[in-house]
Order: sequence, then C-alpha cells, then structure tokens
Amino acid sequence: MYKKQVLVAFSLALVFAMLLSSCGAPAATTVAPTTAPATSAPAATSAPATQAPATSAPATAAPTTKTWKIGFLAGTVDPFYTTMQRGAAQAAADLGVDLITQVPSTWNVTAQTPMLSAMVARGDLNLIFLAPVDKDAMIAPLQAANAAGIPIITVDTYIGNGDYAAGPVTFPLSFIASDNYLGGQIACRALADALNKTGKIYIQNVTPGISSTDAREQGCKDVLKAEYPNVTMVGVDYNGDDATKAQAQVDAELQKYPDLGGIFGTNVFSAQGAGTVVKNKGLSGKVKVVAFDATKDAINMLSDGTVDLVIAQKPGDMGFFAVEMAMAYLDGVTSIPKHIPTGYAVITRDNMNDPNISKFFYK
Ligand code: T6T
Repeated sequence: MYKKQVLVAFSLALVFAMLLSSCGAPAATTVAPTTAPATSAPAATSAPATQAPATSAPATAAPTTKTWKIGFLAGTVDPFYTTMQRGAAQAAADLGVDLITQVPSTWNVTAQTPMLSAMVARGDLNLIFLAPVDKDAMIAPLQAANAAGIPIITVDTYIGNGDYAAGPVTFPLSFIASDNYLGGQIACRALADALNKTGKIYIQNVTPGISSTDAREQGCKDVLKAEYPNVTMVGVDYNGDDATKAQAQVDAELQKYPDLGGIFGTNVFSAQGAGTVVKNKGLSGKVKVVAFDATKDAINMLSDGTVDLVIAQKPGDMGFFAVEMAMAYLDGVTSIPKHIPTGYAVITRDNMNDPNISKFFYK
C-alpha cells in the first residue's frame, strides 16, 4: 500500500514535470525535491517507512482502520479555486482520502483566519493545505495550527518568502504553485510587444502582501525596466479583489492617460475589471489587455478581441498534487519536495481552440 502510494505520487510528479515542457508552457523552474530539514516537518524523521506518521503528526489512528482526512482552505470564491478544488477532489477520490473544503467569501486575513481556526478546532483533520491570503499576517495563525499538530502545505501563495527549506519560515511541508514572477514577466513582455515596444502600461492588482500577485507585479515591472526603455509603467492600482472597484480604477486611469496603451490584469477580478471597461468604452484592440487566469470571462474577451493574451495557471494540478503530497506525508514519506512548481499555458486567439490548450480553461 505504502509503496503504491509513493510510486503514484512521485511518478505523477515526474509525468507532470514532463507535461510542463510539452504543452507550450514557458519553462518553469523545476526545483528538485529537497529533504525537509528535521526541525521543519512535524513528523518524526526516524519513523520507519512502513509505519504511520509518528508523534507530532496528527493524533489520529493509522490508515489501516481510518481514512486520512485532509482540509483545503481556499483564498476566496473564484473559478481559480473551484478548479483547484476539482483537482484535489479527483486525487482524493483516486486515493481514498476524505477532503473537507472551506472557502472564505472574501479575500482577506480576517475572513481566512477564523476559518483556519475552525478547521483546527474540529480535531479530525490530519493535514491542511491552503492558499494563505497574506504572506506575513498568516504566519502566526498557521504556526498555531502547526503547533496544534496539523501539518501544513501551501498552494498558490506562500508565507514568509516561500523558501520553506532555508527561508525565515520552514514549518510548511511544501509550496505548490505557479512561478508568479515569471508569469508577470510573460504578461508584460507580451503587452510591451503588442505596443510595438513603445507606450504606457498600467497594472491592475489585488492587494499588497499577497505573494502571488506581488510577484506578478514585480515580474512585470522588472521586465519593462530591463527590456523596454520606451515603455513607461504609469502606475498600479489595488482593487482588493473586487471587479467593480477594478472597473472604477481603470476608468479613472483611462481618463488620466487617454493614450494608455496596455493594462496588465494580475488575477481574475483585476483582469475582468480591466477588460470590461476597455470593452464598454469601445477601446477593444486599441488598449491592449493581458489577463492572468483563464476564466470563461477572460476567454470570451480573448475571443472578442478585448484581451490579447490569457495566462492560464494550473490550479487543478496544484490541488491534485497537494492531496498526493499530503497522503504521502501522512503515510510516512520523509522527502516531500519543499517546492513543486506548476506551469502555465499561454493562450492566444491563435491557439485557443487547440484542445491541448483549451483543456487549461478554468472550470
Ligand atoms: O490568480 C489567482 C491566484 O493565483 C491568486 O493568488 C489570487 O487570485 C486568483 O485566485 C484569481 O482570482
């Protein structure tokens, strides 16, 4: 049983790494599995491979009589996490794991923290994986959960600096996510090229402190600075993950800069807000938009010419791997990779009907 699970987990990781390079995704940095520092993983490293996790792993019985119960705490209600949940549910069904999902209605620490506490308080979860909504503010609540005996994996976003092997925060078992800095570079390179390397670009972002969207913003800014001397980054607005607020901000920006050439929408609601205003003002094609996240809405706007590029993450894979790594860990595997990078599919009007690309649309 143990051998089969380990084999499944790591062969899938290998297959997925190969898939990344074959689906047109830009090369993602593949980080080789690292052995967890003895102090960072809650399970005793000396546990024989055939035994259930020892002492500091959850105080529940070994899986001979009990099914592992894994908690998933999303960032908020959006198609990205719905797709992630689908991937996680698939792995849970394949592996016979119980999956308990909680989704905060808004993206913020005050919504996510009590949900995390409630998941810990139920007392029956063997591990929790989640997308922490703030890289600093979620450290303490997660540390408390871990101290209560719950192993933690983060998906999509990280706490600390995301380096769980050697960074300031090492207790999470793994960080499973896109390379968001790379994503920001891809987005703004495409935007600047669409402007023939000259003009003004603006970023519509969520809230400072979110590891994913902060890195996308930074990747965008750095690539413009390094490679496009004639492109000016005129500003960044933060919409708090609210498409209506994003629309108002984009509207104001277009009034301020009537010659604005391009907008980078760094996530679902930022891109949705940007695309909606550009379309409603009849500026489709004139003001270029690059959208992060392959929602139905983003794909429709790609189709009608409002959006020029959609960057699809692979949330389903993140959820799937999180459950697999959770199970491997709970079954006593001691070399869970501290970082599992997933990749992107870069979607254009030219490739959007290719089934190898459309399979990455969020569902
Ligand atoms: O872009 C995703 C996710 O990667 C990010 O961390 C937060 O926003 C989304 O959930 C999309 O809304």
